[in-house]
Parts: sequence; C-alpha cells; structure tokens
Amino acid sequence: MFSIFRRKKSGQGVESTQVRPVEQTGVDPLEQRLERTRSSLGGLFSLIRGASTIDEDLIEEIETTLLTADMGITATTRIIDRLREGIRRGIVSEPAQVLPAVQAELYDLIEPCEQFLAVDPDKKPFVLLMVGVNGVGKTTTIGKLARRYLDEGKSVMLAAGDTFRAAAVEQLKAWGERNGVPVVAQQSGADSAAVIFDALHSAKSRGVDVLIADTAGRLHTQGHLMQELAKVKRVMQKVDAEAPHETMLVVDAGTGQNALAQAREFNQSVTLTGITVTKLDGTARGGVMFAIAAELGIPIRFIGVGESAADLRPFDAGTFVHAILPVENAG
Ligand SMILES: Nc1nc2c(ncn2[C@@H]2O[C@H](COP(=O)(O)OP(=O)(O)OP(=O)(O)O)[C@@H](O)[C@H]2O)c(=O)[nH]1
Ligand SMILES: [Mg+2]
Repeated sequence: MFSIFRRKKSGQGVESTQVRPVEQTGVDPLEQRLERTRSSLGGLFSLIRGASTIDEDLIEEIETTLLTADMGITATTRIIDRLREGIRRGIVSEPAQVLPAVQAELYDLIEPCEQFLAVDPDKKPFVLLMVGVNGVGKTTTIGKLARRYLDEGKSVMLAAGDTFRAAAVEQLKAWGERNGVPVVAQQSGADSAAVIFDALHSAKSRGVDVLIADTAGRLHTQGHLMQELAKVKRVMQKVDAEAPHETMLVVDAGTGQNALAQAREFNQSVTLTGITVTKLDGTARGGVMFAIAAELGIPIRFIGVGESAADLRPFDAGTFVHAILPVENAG
C-alpha cells in the first residue's frame, strides 16, 4: 500500500512537490479495482517514454489525456497551468520530471476533499440522508455503511424513504433482516418525509447511534421531487434541529461528466455535505473525481469499488492518486 508523504501546503505548486510510496506490500487491491481508470491515464507513460524534451506538443497531449479521462476542463486547466509554471521556473526541466509533477498536482487538487465522515457520538442518532439519481448505488451504499457502523459496534436503523417502488422497500427490509438492523418502512406510495420522520422519532427514543435514510432516485430536473427532499429535511428538523448531519450524494463514476452535473444540481437544491462515488471498479471515467474536487470541493467521503460491503472505502487521496497514476521516485 502506498501513501502520500504529507507536507505543508506552501501553495507553490510543483516546487513543493514530494510524493512517494512509503510502504509496499505487494499489489494493493485498490489498484486492481481501479485498473480501468488507471488505464485511462496509461497513455501518459508512453508519452513520456517517447519524449526527449518537454515541448508544446507533449503538454498538449498530456492535456488531451486528462480530458479524455473525464477530469473536466477546470481540473485539467489547473493541472496544466501549474505544470507550465513549473516548467517556466525550471523546476520541471526534463520529461522524467513531468509525471511526478502531474501526480503531485492531482494530489493537491483532490486532497482537500479527503474529509472522513466522523459520526459524532453526541448526536443520537447521527442522521445520514442519502440522495442521488436512479440506480447510482444509494441503497447498496446504505447496506455497506450499515455494515461498517455495525462492525464499529454502533447501533444502526434504516429508514425506507424510497416509497416509490415496493421493491425498494423490500430491498432495504431484506438487507435489514439479514443483518439484524431495524428498518422503518410504510407501504409504497407513502409520504417519504413521513416515513423518515417516524424513523427519526423511533431512533431517538431507542437511543440508536446511526440512522440512515434511503430516498428514491430522482433527476435534478424533476423540480417537485427535489422539493420533496427539501421537505424531508424540514420535517426531520422538527425532531432534531441539526438533522440530517450528513446529506450525502451518491454518484456513479461511470456516468463521467454527468456525475459532476448531478453534484452541482443536487448541491444547489439540498446543500450536500458529502459525496460517495460508486462503481469506480467498472469504469475508465474515475477522473470525474477530480472534476468534482476542482469545481465543487465537496468532501468525498467514500468510494465504491465493488458490490460487497468491504468494497466501500473511506476516500484516501494519497492512496487513490497512487492507484490511478503509479509514479514512484518523485521529489
Ligand atoms: N460494481 C459495482 N456495482 C455497484 C457499486 N455500488 C452499487 N453497485 C450496483 O449498482 C446497482 C444499483 O444499486 P442500487 O443500490 O440499487 O442503486 P440505487 O441508487 O438505490 O437505485 P434506485 O433506488 O433505483 O434509485 C446494483 O446492482 C449494485 O450492486 C460499486 O461500487 N461497484
Ligand atoms: Mg435504491
């Protein structure tokens, strides 16, 4: 496993860069899971191998590779501008120095989004409201999160706030039964806010540590459904003025720049406090993580790299950057 050598932020771009592996214990499973995203940046290695000097063509090809890997304009422009600055100042003077510099810029860009979600034990229950478009992995992520909190010895309750489809309620109930976690649900078609309100009441009276509320998938263009989320929040606040303690957007990395658009729109409607990016194992579009970081700066809490509970990982910027651009020997 790798981790980034932490350094003081000097704000001086590539000059202050020092990124190095500190420990190597065979192949990191995360690297395997992120193979497709890594392959989207693989072209950088052949570009550098084929370059005898750093010229405009090389920089443009690096730029194209970053854009093709779904990093988006804002992140790509920032990385390329800072690379040029390093070159201009003579800090990056030969091709071998380019990838370590790019890697360091990727890290600098995304590191501020590494903010682990700490469950405050004084907030009982600590409430997570899960939101996102259809099929991104909200309910699956709830199951994984519940598993994580159970393993930490916390008591967990789930609220079946996706009342649109009977199958959605069943999916959550089945998970709860398997794991001995209470699920508060009503029949499909019920008012989502009412279900979540009941659940919060119940969790509070039973002294539950963590309440996780599911919601139906919705598009940000569906105004009435976005208002429903705002209502869910208002209703929760009648029981606990600080709830929800986390409004977490789930996005599917495979949707690339759409994930960025979803984050932007949901953030405008319901003010997100965190994002979980799922399905990074099955896509070459993981670069969208950097687009989200550059444009929105919302904490990236977890990444999903598979379907089992262990495949939800707290987001660690250093490990992630090393897994998608494994450059060693920087500095
Ligand atoms: N490979 C992979 N599959 C995932 C991951 N997260 C979720 N899935 C799969 O994505 C599919 C959809 O997951 P759900 O949890 O039902 O998605 P949802 O957002 O609740 O969907 P709706 O309730 O219909 O809006 C399921 O088949 C999951 O197993 C992940 O990190 N990796
Ligand atoms: Mg669901």
